[in-house]
Amino acid sequence: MVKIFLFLFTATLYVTAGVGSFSAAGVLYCNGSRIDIGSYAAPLAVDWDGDGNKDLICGQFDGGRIRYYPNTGTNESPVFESYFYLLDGVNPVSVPYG
Ligand SMILES: [Ca+2]
Repeated sequence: MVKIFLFLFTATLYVTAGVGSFSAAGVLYCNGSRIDIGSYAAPLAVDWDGDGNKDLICGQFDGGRIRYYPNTGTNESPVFESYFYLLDGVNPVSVPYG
């Protein structure tokens, strides 16, 4: 099981060195279960749907598919209720893997 953790950026300590301060790790859940992408997960927090809250986009090893978890909560307390595979219109988007 590979878990996805969230560390909120809380403050910049040394701007020139690019060092920041982060919150304690928070485990991310989707519909009550820990988010498990499997091996070689590649998570990215980005506002995918433009509602102002960062969503979770995560590449997975299995088939090179990309999951999209819409955030129905806030940036400080994200809530993920479901996920979808990104599509190229019809088929799941797949990137090289393995
Ligand atoms: Ca969003």
